[in-house]
Amino acid sequence: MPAIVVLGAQWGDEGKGKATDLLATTDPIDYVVRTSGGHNAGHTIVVNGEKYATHLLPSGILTPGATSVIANGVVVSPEALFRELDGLIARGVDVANLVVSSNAHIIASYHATIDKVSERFLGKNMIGTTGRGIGPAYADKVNRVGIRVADLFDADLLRQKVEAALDLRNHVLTKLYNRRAIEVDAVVAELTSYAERLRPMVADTSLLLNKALDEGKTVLFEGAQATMLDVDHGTYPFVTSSSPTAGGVCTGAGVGPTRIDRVIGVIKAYTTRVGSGPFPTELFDQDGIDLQRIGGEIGVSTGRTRRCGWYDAVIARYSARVNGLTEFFLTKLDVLDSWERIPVCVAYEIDGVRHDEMPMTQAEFLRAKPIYEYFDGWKTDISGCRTFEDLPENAQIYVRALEKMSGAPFWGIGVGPGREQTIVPP
Ligand code: 2SA
Ligand code: GDP
Ligand code: MG
Repeated sequence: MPAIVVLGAQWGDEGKGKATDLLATTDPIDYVVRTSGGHNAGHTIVVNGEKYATHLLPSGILTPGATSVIANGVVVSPEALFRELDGLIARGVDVANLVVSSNAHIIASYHATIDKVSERFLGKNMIGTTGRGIGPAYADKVNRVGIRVADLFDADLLRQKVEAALDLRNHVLTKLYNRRAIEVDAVVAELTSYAERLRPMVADTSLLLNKALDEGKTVLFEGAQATMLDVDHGTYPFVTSSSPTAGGVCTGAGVGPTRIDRVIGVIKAYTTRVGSGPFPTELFDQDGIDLQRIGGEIGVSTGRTRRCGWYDAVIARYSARVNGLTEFFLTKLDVLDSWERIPVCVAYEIDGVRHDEMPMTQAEFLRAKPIYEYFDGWKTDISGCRTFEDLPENAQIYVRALEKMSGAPFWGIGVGPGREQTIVPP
């Protein structure tokens, strides 16, 4: 299977890092590619009991022999990139096989400043961004005043581009937010200081990946954020500023949809969300507190506590649909080990009407009340299970029921954070 997409089916933090790592260690993977987002992502991978967190880097950086690619759809903070690389180098990880697209857009420090200032400006309507400058960098890109990686190597062009980018930004900063203007010289100096270290990593990654696929190499596209955070398909405006869905993978890598063989949606056995926005199955009681504690639901990048709720099959079906999922990877089933009874949202009630599919508008979604079906818990530690038959009967019933209502077959099941704590077909 040469081209595999792994993406988040809920609001992120489903365990995409673990799923990618698992695929990369069970089958030889030649390339692991990030196609959207930036260092707002946080993937945790546990290898031989050692915990690693990747942010901007694809988690394939931990797979010996694989080439890691940051493709054109990603927004790159060189400062964050170098920090992350240095952290891994200090732990003895070989990071030589990293390629960065010449067309990827740059996050400069002023993008993070604007991200934070505009969140403050929104007050109680804030998005709850990671404050990393992701939105402002994508806004510059779409506004056609973005700075691309290739621009760092042409001093005249770089200055012209920075001037154009800051023209509008400074107008907003000084007139609307009552802040000091950002200086062109300072931004040019900052960006120029990254050029030398970045240069050897830069390539035409679309050409590289298409050639690799022509040669029958295996390419794994690793998602960041998730379907419900997609700027088109997510809970707009409470979304990130890129397209973490399957379509975004093609645009973000310069690879056509006809080349993709598998699209795996990673989904937790319950649901979490970081930041603001609607979340129909969110729990505000002891169950929510317990899911948060047992699941260790704390953001990898910003340390924020994740909001927790039950599994939402409407979201699963929606994800299967908008991504054309060929399969799901169900994670964190073990987190539910201690529950007596487990609710699953099978549909919504909106203004007295049952909705089996995602409602058409966000206004309706905001009013969606979950309709639950209840399953008996298994009250057993399943972290040592390695085959489906090892699972207690009630866990098998729960998983089969989820699979039936989620719109795509389950390829694997996670029963713990470790690489080996997984049930996959033989
Ligand atoms: P942004 O910063 O513009 O992308 O924020 C916009 C929304 O997207 C959400 N978002 C995330 N949600 C979950 N996990 C994310 N990454 C980190 C992780 C989270 C962390 O994987 O652990 O460490 O806090 C992530 N990145 C963006 C964000 O909460 C906003 O709702
Ligand atoms: P990502 O952003 O989708 O890669 O996910 P994160 O790394 O932000 O969050 C997922 C967390 O769940 C990490 O701490 C993983 O180590 C952990 N994890 C992944 N799969 C499992 C699982 O099956 N069981 C348990 N208990 N933890 C898991
Ligand atoms: Mg994460």
